[in-house]
Parts: sequence; C-alpha cells; structure tokens
Amino acid sequence: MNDVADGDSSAQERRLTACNRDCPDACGIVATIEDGRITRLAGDPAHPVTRGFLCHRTSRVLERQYAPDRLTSPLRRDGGSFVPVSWEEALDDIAARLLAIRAESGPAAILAYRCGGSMGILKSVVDYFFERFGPVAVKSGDVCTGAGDAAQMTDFGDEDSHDFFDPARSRTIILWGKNLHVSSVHLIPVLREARASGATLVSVDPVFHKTAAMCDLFVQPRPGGDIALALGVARRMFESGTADPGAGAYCDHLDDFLALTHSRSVETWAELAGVPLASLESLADAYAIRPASLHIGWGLQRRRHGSAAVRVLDALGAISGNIGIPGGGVSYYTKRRGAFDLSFARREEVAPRLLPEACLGRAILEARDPPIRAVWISSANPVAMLPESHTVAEALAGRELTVVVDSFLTDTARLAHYVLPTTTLLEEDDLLGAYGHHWIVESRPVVAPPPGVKSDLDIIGELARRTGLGDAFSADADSWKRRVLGKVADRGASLDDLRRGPVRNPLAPTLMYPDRVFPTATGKVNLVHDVTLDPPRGTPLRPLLLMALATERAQGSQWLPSQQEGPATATVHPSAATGFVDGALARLESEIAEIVVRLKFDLRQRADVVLMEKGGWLSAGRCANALIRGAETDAGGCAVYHDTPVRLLPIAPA
Ligand SMILES: Nc1nc2c(c(=O)[nH]1)N[C@H]1C(S)=C(S)[C@@H](COP(=O)(O)OP(=O)(O)OC[C@H]3O[C@@H](n4cnc5c(=O)[nH]c(N)nc54)[C@H](O)[C@@H]3O)O[C@H]1N2
Ligand SMILES: Nc1nc2c(c(=O)[nH]1)N[C@H]1C(S)=C(S)[C@@H](COP(=O)(O)OP(=O)(O)OC[C@H]3O[C@@H](n4cnc5c(=O)[nH]c(N)nc54)[C@H](O)[C@@H]3O)O[C@H]1N2
Ligand code: SF4
Ligand SMILES: [Mo]
Repeated sequence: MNDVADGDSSAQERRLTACNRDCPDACGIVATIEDGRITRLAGDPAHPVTRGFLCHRTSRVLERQYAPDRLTSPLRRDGGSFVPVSWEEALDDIAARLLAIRAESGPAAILAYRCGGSMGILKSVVDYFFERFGPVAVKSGDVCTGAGDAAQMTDFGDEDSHDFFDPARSRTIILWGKNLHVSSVHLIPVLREARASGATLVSVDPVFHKTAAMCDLFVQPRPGGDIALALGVARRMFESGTADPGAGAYCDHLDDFLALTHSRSVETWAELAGVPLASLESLADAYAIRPASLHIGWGLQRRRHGSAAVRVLDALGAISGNIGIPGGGVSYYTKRRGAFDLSFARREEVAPRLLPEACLGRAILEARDPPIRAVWISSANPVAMLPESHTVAEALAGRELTVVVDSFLTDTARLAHYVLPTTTLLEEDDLLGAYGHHWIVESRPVVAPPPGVKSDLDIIGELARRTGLGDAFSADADSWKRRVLGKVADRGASLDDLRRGPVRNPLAPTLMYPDRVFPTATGKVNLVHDVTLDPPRGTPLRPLLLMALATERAQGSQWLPSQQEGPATATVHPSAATGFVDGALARLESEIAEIVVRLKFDLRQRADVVLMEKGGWLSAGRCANALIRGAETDAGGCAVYHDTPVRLLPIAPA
C-alpha cells in the first residue's frame, strides 16, 4: 500500500512515492495530500538512504507541480505559435505521419531521443515501442557518464560500486570531483559519521565548493589536471613503499604503468596538475592509509580526455591495494538497472543508425540516405542540455515532424510541431534504481495528473494502437513492473515487497571484486599505460575554461521561469576578470557564440575558469551550452562539456 497511516484528520493523507529525477539518490518521498492537493513533501524516514530528508530542489518541486505554465493540453504548431488540440487529433496526425515516413524512407528516418528527465525504469517501454515500430535511429554514447563507464569496463570488466554504507569502514575517503551538496546529498551524513569515527575526508576538485569546505584536505588541480595528479600520487606511493607490493598478482601492465608514473618527477606531475608539490604529497599520504575509498564524480569525465582520467584513477585504486577490500574500492556508478529485466529493449544493438548524442544537432543535420525526417523527444531538453544549443535547435526546427513530450514549454518544446503534456515525478507510476546506492523503490502517483495530461506509457499505448502495435503495448504500469521485476521477484523484491518499502537489490554486491578476480579477458585489472598528457587549456585569445556545473537550485534545465530572469551568473576569481568589477555585466564569448553574464567574484576559485550553473535556458539567454562545441570524449561518447575556452568582454556600447 502506498497510503501511510492517516492520523485522524480525514482531509489529510500521506502517500509514499519515490523521486524519479536524474540523481544518484532515488529517494523515498512522503507527500501530504489535503483536499486532493499536495501540500508538503518530505523524505521517507524508513528509507535507509533517504533518512527522512529531501534535497533543496525536490523540496521545492511543488512550485513546478502547480506552476501556471504547466502544460495541460497537446499543442500543435501553427506558424509561429501553438494551438491547443485534442489528444485524438494530435495522436492521429502524428501516427499517420510516422507511418508515412516509415513507408517512404524507412525507420532510419525517425530518431527517438530520451535523456534524464525521469529515471523511471519503464521509460524503456518508450524505447521498446520505437524499436518495434522501427527499429528507428537512436543516440550512441552518453553525455552523462559515458567516458567513465567505458573506462571502468575497460579496466575492471564491470561497473558497480561498494555498498552505500561501506565508507563507514574507510580510514580515508577521497571525493575526486564530487560536490555532495549538489548531487549526492544523502552521502553527506554517511561521510560525516565516518569522519567523526576518525576517517580523513579529502576533496580533489578544480572548484572550491561546500563539499570541499567540509573536508580535511582540499586539492585544487587545474581542470583536467587529474591525470597528472593521479600519476604523481601513484609515483609517490611506489617510491614510498605504500603501493601494494602484491599488485602484480591482479594487475596487467603493472611495469608499463610504473614506467608511465616514472616518466616525470613527482615535482613535474604536481606542476602539470597545477597544484603545489605539498598538496600532491598530502594526497598521496592520505590515500596510503588503507582502507581508502575513492569516489569518482561524473564531472571530470566530461572532458576530451575524460575516459583516460577515470582510467588513471582506476589504476591508482588498484596499485594502492584498495580494490576488493571493505572500506576501499573505486566507486563511480552503481548499476541502477541491475535488478531489472530490461532484455526486451535492445536499443543500439538493433538500431539501423546511431547518432552521437554529444554532437546530436550536427548529426541530425548531416544525416543522409535517408535524412532524419522525424524526431520523438521525451524526458529530455536537448536544446538547453546538449552542446551547441543553436545547432541542436536548428536541427530540430528543420525536421518535418518533431514531437516533444514534456510538462513545460522548454527550449526544445518551443521548436516542436507537437508538444504532448505529460506527468511529473509526483504523478509517476514506475520503478526506480539508483546510480549512487543499491536500493530499489516504486513510484506511485500521489495525485492524479491534471485532466489533459498523460504519462509516457499511456501516450505510447495510444500511439501503438494507431500503428498496429496495440497488443504489444496494451499492458498497464503494474504489468510492466511485474515483468521487469522478473529476475528478483522471488528473491524478496517483488512488486508486493516494494509496496512494503524500499528493498536492496538482491543481486547487488556489497563489495566489488573481493577475490581480486576481474571479468576482464585475463581476469586481472587492465592498468592504463598509454595516456595523452594534454590537459585542456585556454588559448591566448580565450584564456579561461568554461565549467557549467550542476547546481543545488535546479535539476538540469528544470527551473521556474522566475529563476531564469536576467543574465546568468558567471563566477570567477577577480584576476580572471581584470578591468571588471564584482557584479558587473560582461559578454562571455567562446569560438562559436556569446552570452551576457553577471560576474560574481570569488577569491577561492582558480584564475583559469569561469563557473556557471548548468541548465540555463537558451530562450532566456542563459545557456552555457550555446557556447560549447559538440564533441565526443576519448571513449564512451560522453560530451566534452568543460573544455571550452572563453573570454570576458566588456558590454558593447549601445
Ligand atoms: N542539484 C542537482 N543535482 C544533480 C543534477 C542537477 O542538475 N542538479 N544533475 C544530476 C546529473 S544528470 C548528474 S549526471 C549528476 C552530476 O553530478 P556531477 O557530474 O558529479 O556534477 P558536476 O557538478 O557536473 O561535477 C561534479 C564536480 O566535478 C568537478 N569537476 C569538473 N571538472 C573536473 C576535473 O577536471 N577534475 C576534477 N577533479 N573535478 C572536476 C566539478 O567542479 C564539480 O564540483 O548529478 C545529478 N544531480
Ligand atoms: N554544460 C553542461 N551541460 C550538461 C551537463 C553539464 O554538467 N554541463 N550535464 C549533462 C548531463 S549529466 C545530463 S544527464 C544531461 C541532462 O539533460 P536532460 O535530461 O535533457 O535534462 P533536463 O533539463 O533534466 O530535461 C529533462 C526534461 O524532461 C522533462 N521530464 C521530466 N519528467 C518527465 C517524464 O516523466 N516524461 C517526459 N516525457 N519528460 C519528463 C522535464 O520537464 C525536462 O524538461 O545534461 C547534460 N548537460
Ligand atoms: S533529486 Fe535526488 S536527492 Fe533530491 S529528492 Fe530526488 S532523489 Fe532525493
Ligand atoms: Mo547526468
């Protein structure tokens, strides 16, 4: 049951659901409903990770839930504006046009694109529909975690993490490029407790932030300086005898990795990393106190050499003897889909054509034989969130049919031929795994969607009926849930079990590689041994690197319109903005575009970066991604978000 004890007030009811946002935590949520309206949200106190509290952005999500600009009718483009139309009219026309395009040009002329609007496991049914209808074109790569995923698969042959509470056993905890206050808030109490029990907490980040402030040691390398820093740390560990002398038993290429670390002096590594030698040494000495857990964030792999950076960190974890031991590990991602049977959707494997997500706009524009004629977008706002926003916008606006399923008229929805209004996280009916821990939860609608709003699953069901696939997509959410829980239902994680509360994925490990046997070709860790030492740098003309990062105030581009008024804030060290004063307006210019920003000075930041919030709207002139060129990382098809050289220019006189 998702009803929580009701108290004696009949008008007030509490209902349990789960947060579907693209966030490592997948929280349990307790919603208070009064007279059919949600009046309060709190974290589920019975969820071991959520512990009764929610993050800032979801605590405030009722403002979006009840926002006046929420869409409640399908919209059809009519010249430069939209007109409301009925679902019948919208879906009949969309279905007819998709069928015609498939008949004329083949399914490769249709692209189905989905990103992180909802982590609901049943969103795979949308993929599956387009697979059965086509298969159609889909994206390749992953702008979120792709480079690091590829690194861990190459090094360890698998990708998962130690149990969420395992850091309680660490003596050292390294947060390498992680800002917990923004994207892993529920890890904060766990690490505070570990610290209170004597663990040393370390942050390695080019940016000073609240998480750095709570650490015992903060190392602030140049952006992309991680490869040099980690190689320097490894060299110092080899030289001081703190590396694992037995590492050769479970690592391939140990001699080559050793040689790589010895290709520069520790002093030179520190210099290349942009840190004082003492910082590098302190980091190495802290990491040598085992067990030490290394937690790699996702930001640092969104660089040209992002996969190599994660590979060097994997290698550091291995040679330091921290793999396979309680309180150790190199944790990057937990398999959020691990419990679920999603074998029905085969995506890339069967797609007739793959378009690289990191360069999606250009890939759509350049596709030939057939061209991309129609695009279906759900759970995504690619104009705001993918690199080269203007190219993405041009590509979408130029299709014959662009359909966007969203709850708001986003930068992307504005370009659509049809916008289909959909449910929010508080109306979601789905299952969730997490990419920061191993608990799985069910989400249930705590209120019904407003009239005129349909879930992705319902929309797909109706489209299927109109395209000859009705039978395959007539199942309701519960039936799909039972189907995807097939692997774990008889192991304590059936739908009924989940209705009693969160369940730890019975298939998930608590410790990775405890026997130090790895699912690689040789059974050993594949140590990286050939890396390019080419950290991103500004150019003489544009000396600063743009880093537009997740912010606690919003999820991706999901802001209230009032939060997108006026110029975006660009935070810089004062010496990065000579000639400007704190609070001044400036033009922030890259090779491909410019926007107006308001400067905020911060003496704790490096002088080679400009910091912005990710997710700014193109329509509000606040979109960092308008400045960033589409490009893929060295492996895994992540987007190179953080390597863009920019400069600050005075506002042109009127
Ligand atoms: N509040 C909020 N939370 C979110 C999101 C959001 O939009 N808002 N987004 C969600 C999503 S989609 C994801 S994938 C995760 C994002 O989580 P992350 O990708 O981990 O978040 P970021 O803030 O982009 O980056 C984390 C840290 O990496 C650092 N970093 C960047 N470049 C480098 C580098 O070269 N070296 C090192 N050492 N550090 C570097 C940044 O300074 C930042 O402090 O969070 C999720 N959580
Ligand atoms: N500069 C820069 N850009 C970045 C990043 C960065 O660090 N820096 N981070 C990148 C990362 S990690 C990611 S994951 C991507 C995220 O990129 P997106 O996933 O495209 O980002 P969101 O802004 O969260 O857009 C999701 C949209 O889905 C809608 N939505 C929510 N729930 C549902 C639902 O149930 N169904 C449907 N159909 N729609 C729904 C929301 O209203 C929202 O408009 O952005 C990337 N972009
Ligand atoms: S966004 Fe993340 S931290 Fe916030 S409530 Fe949702 S799952 Fe929890
Ligand atoms: Mo992401």
